[in-house]
Amino acid sequence: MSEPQATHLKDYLPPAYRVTHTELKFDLAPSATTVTARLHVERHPEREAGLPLRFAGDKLSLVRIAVDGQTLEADEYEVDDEGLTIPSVPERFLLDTEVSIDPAANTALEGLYVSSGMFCTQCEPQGFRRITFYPDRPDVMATFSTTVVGDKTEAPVLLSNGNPVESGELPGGRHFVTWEDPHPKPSYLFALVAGKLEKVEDRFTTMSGRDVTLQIWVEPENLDKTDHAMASLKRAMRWDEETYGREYDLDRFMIVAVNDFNMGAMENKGLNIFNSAAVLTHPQTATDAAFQSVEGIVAHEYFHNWSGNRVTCRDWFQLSLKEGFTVFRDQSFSADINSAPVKRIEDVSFFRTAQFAEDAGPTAHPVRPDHYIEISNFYTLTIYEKGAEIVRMLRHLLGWETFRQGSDLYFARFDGQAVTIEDFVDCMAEVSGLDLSQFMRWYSQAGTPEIDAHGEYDYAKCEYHLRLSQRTPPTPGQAEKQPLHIPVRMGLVGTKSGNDMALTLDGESLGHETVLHLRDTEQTYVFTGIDEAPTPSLLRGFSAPVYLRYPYSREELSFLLTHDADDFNRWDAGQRLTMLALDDLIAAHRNGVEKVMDSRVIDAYRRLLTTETDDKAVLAEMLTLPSEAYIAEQQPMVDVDAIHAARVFVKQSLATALRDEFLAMHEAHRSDEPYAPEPDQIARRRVKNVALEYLMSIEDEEGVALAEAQVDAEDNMTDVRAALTMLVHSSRSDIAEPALKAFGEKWAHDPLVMNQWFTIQVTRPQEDVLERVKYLMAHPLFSLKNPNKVRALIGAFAAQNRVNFHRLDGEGYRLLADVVIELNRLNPEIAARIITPLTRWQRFDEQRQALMKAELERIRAEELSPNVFEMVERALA
Ligand code: 0A1
Ligand code: ZN
Repeated sequence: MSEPQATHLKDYLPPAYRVTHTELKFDLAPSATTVTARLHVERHPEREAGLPLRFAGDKLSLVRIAVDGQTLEADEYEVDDEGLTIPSVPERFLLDTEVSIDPAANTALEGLYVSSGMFCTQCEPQGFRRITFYPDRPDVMATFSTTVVGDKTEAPVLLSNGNPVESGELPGGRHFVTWEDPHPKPSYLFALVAGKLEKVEDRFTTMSGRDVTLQIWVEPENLDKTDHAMASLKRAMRWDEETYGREYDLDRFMIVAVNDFNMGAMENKGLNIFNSAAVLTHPQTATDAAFQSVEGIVAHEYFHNWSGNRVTCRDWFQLSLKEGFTVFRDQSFSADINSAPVKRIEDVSFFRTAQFAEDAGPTAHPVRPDHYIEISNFYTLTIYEKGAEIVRMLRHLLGWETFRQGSDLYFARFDGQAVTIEDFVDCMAEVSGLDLSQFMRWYSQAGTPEIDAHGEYDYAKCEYHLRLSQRTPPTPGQAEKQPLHIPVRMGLVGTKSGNDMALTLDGESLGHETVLHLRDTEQTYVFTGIDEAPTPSLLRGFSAPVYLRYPYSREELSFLLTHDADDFNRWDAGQRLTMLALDDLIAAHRNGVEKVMDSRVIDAYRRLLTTETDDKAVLAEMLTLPSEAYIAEQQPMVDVDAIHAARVFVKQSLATALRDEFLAMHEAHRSDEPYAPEPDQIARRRVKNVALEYLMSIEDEEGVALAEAQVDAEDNMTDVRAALTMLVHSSRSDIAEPALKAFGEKWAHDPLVMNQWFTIQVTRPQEDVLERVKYLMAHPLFSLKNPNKVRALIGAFAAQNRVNFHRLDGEGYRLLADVVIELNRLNPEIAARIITPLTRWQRFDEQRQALMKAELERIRAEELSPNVFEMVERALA
């Protein structure tokens, strides 16, 4: 294999030839599907005449090729590993090709493949080239007409994008359906599904009164698991009309659930394909978290119909144009229909754990990268989540009304086009009059900016001086960084009153809260008329994706925890307070000194547990300790054992000191109501299960009895899973093992539940877990070919079981490397994702670094896919 080459943003050129209309015919058979294509091709008006034609193609056997009806001679074209070249073509012509492909052998799950006996496709970003020869790039947009031919018994249902226009019987027990999609689209939005599927149907009337048929297609045994997705879809459709003025544009909208899928779901025009884990729910089989995630993903894919499909990306460097905006939209939707502060807390905790880690590691890249080897490696937290944070900053800088005008302008101006991030930001600049040129650096600069804040109160002058300085650490390939335009939402909390004080800056009165525009490396803000020493509440709602350092004392944090007007910052104050205690305990553990619990943390928790509050969802978040992964992100060098020990110590100390309070909290939040995935109920269950987790951390007898009873909860996977996890992770194997066995037997027929069964076991902190991981990998229900199972077992072990993955004998690393090597052949995309924990070696002690690097070297010695090659090269660079 020759070394894979990088593609660079600066080399962008429009294609020499484009396709305006695409006619496809699929003659489906698992091992030999024939794809016949008639492409209406023309020279791109911006490119010179006479250029050779080059279309992408991967793993296609060409049977026939003709230009304007004339079959080409062997010397008139050339096919290589990556595509088709025709040296000379007319300005405008019809290209006919017939190729044969092998969907059954497609374990990469890109292009057309077979999943549980069903044909399905995944074309983003570059899967369409595994279906036919094509200019497989997002700036080529064509209308599609697709005929699907299949066996009547094996594939009674034949779906593609758009509207069905014709269907009929064919000889030999076959039939066909022809679909037409009137909206020009890039090839990555093409979809086809065929198999033994059944549907649940509903209707939606759009704001202009058009009637849309909504269908969710699933395997027959899953028909009872579609209600929540359907309800979520209808809410999302209404929300997008009301919030963004966006209406659906076809007569039908279809969702299909498939079992083998590399990601969560895909926004193909009119025919969204979902990983079954991202669409199927039932109270008995799915947790509250799963219900909420389905709601968010259904909305995300639906919102892409405008932010992504109607207006798409010019090239893959612009991926965040559609993903950042769409994540921002789905986050806002979920915030609107659930608890807004909790949604923000959840998103930010995840962001500060996982995206910060990415930004600080060897695979750090800008939200708009300037080069890549394998674009599939760039479906990252940086492109998605940091991209969404950038859009959120724009929304804050402009205010909602103006931001909405910018969004309207963007959709109106670029409808039907493939555009760039500049096009989007320019619309925002145009409607607001703001100069966003410095702001654009957020897209080109990688790394997490750090803000250092210092406050000083001048009694004599009644002034508060706030000094903010910013710095972005170097990242691979970017040694020097420029200052960014950072919105810092803030307030000053009066120490006596506990209320936000009136803010006056440079003689201008700003109300009780303001957004500072930090643009320079260092800026000082002088607030006047401040008649008592305030406690600053900074970066409210996480108004920018940065690290904020301010030397808060524990007293100040306890104060903010009760008084900050911003829910998010109240929660954050609690997290910071706990982090200070954890830092001391981590140091104590490392130095072999006795651990002593900070009584201020216990007092803060006591207050939380005994003060009445309406917002149970926020309470549950406040009671939740930072995760080991989050704590690790805050440490200069990660000591996995010390972090684990310190966190367990805090949990047990709180449980011991506040045992009765936790028990009372648990009791107060039990309920006999039938299960519903409603925000109030979800919050109640969260509080109850968080309380039980504390009790179980000390294996309190009453706690154990409660968990044992809860494992049998009817119609409620949230409670069952929480209790089973606590038991399996405890030392009470006498109760855990029978419960685990009963659960496994009860749910052996349901892959999504069995994936949870795998995860519960491999995240056990006990030392013997590695044997369990190996044993489960040999379980008949496990398969490396199914990405969900890989994530549930290997992914969960490596990411969530930190003490055992990082074992000092290197066995955890070896196991992961073995899996990467095998997946490299089967499914390169998944291999390149699952390797991530190994790429973070710089963060650990020397001994672990050496072990992790040795495994990366061992992987590098293999014959690698471009996906894994790129990850390993970056990790070892
Ligand atoms: N556009 C989808 C994500 C997606 C990307 C690649 C896929 O297969 C390789 C599948 C889905 C989304 O944002 O939901
Ligand atoms: Zn998306």
